Amino acid sequence: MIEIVPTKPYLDQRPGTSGLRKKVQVFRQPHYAENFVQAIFDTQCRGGGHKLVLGGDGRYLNREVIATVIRMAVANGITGLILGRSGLLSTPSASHLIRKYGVTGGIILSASHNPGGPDGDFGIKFNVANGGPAPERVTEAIYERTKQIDSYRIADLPVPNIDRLGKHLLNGMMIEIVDPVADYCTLMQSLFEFDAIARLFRSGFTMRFDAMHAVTGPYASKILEDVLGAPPGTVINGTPLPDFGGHHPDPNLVHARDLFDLMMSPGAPDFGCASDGDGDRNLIIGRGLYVAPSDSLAVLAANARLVPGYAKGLSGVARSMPTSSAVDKVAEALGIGAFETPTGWKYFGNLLDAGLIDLCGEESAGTGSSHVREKDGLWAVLFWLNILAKRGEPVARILRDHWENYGRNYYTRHDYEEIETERATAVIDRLHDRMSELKGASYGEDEIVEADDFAYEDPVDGSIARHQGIRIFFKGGARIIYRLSGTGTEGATLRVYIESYEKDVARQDRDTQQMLAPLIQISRQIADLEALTGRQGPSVVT
Ligand code: VG1
Ligand code: CO
Repeated sequence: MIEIVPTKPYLDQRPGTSGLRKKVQVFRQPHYAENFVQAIFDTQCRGGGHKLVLGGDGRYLNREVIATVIRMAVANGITGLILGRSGLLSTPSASHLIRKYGVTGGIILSASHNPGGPDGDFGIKFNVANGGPAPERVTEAIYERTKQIDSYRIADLPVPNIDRLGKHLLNGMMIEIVDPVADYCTLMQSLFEFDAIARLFRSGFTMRFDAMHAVTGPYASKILEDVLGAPPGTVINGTPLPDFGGHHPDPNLVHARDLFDLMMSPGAPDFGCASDGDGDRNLIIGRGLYVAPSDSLAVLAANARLVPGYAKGLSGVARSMPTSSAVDKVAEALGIGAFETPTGWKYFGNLLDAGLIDLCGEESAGTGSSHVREKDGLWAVLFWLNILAKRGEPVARILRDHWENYGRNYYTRHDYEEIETERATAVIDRLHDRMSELKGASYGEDEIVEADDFAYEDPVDGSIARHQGIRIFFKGGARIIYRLSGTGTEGATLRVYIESYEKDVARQDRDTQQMLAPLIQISRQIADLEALTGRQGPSVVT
């Protein structure tokens, strides 16, 4: 019944910013997924008695790999598996289930905001017992194992019907198929004032939630429409599809353009939001005004006391390094700690576990808190709704008030996608070489005061992450950051993050790209972007 299948290592199974992410065709190679899953079992589930959470974002290959993992789990002596019905679990709800049931960890099948379908991407991610993404020492151990693997174990068993709730005992492993939404909904009810939000909807407040045919659809429909009473049709594109309807499930101004256009139109609803492939990102747009993710984090921090789950006050906040420093200003005003971590959610885990922070976020539309150990798209939307219900003001008023109090951090990210790897590394190398000459250099009115290669020492376990991005600091608080993406599946993606600070209220309502134009120019000049990338400009601007 248990087969031991001989295999050969693949040498490209090192997890990136968020798990192992590759083209579907790569995952289609013989034993490719099996090797990686066996490496997880070999390194993370040694000894007996391990239970795991399993689920994915529903993309192409999800069902096949779910079945494979179930059969491999049986063969590897896993004693319990908690599986989302139909193989679906949003990333934050998987994180919650791991914590709630106190299991060893979870296997999440997702390539998040990357496109799906037969020509799209697939991914496998391992989360540890605190519910969070595996830290670097764990992903490195899994990777090392994939380089040595020569066989994997799989049970020759029929897999139970995963579309029905229930428990099945499979050769000593109890598999429980759970409603993916139920526990998550209860958690949200424990954090937010649902009565106040329901009253808001009853008063005629209108909203549009674009689930982008990704995993959040069932969560948003249940919580917003069924429980909170938002009118049917509030959630659009609510059915998860294996190819996300042919779209890129990335809730940004490019891929959620229809929502943005709606929100800027005369008939816009009060509130517009969207989430990504695996439900951990959020896009927030008020009627006529877009809320940059970095600003959203700052607004949540500043208003946290209005929300029951955070009413006792925040212990501290954290943001990834390229995220604008808007939240730092709130932390300063509140007199609480502010931490700056490398890109990727795994770096927040220790800070959350140690109680040093309870709110954190990234410029890439990820916001989260101590309620789970992942970023959480729908949670962020509910947090905003709770604030809107308590303040009784529109999003635009709240954001402009925020800028008036704390100043505005103009912020943009320019991505050069799918460029040749050599060209991308040449940009970073060039900046490295020029680092000392850049310090003190002036470009028009802008003077560089500092430049470095960001390294992070974890304040809890002392681990060090180096080469996390080149930072260029200007007089007056402006910054330019360059780093290479760790989630792409083709060539390399160079990300350039540009930020400036504006205290003067009269200058806070300008167009972001216009305000940042001089710095954007400098960012191209000092890194020789045109010559080195071979591109005249970025492929995506958010
Ligand atoms: C990107 C974002 C990062 C985010 C990561 C995973 O990584 O920049 O902030 O944590 O995606 O998000 P990179 O290395 O491509 O810049 V998700 O929603 O894909 O789990
Ligand atoms: Co995601």
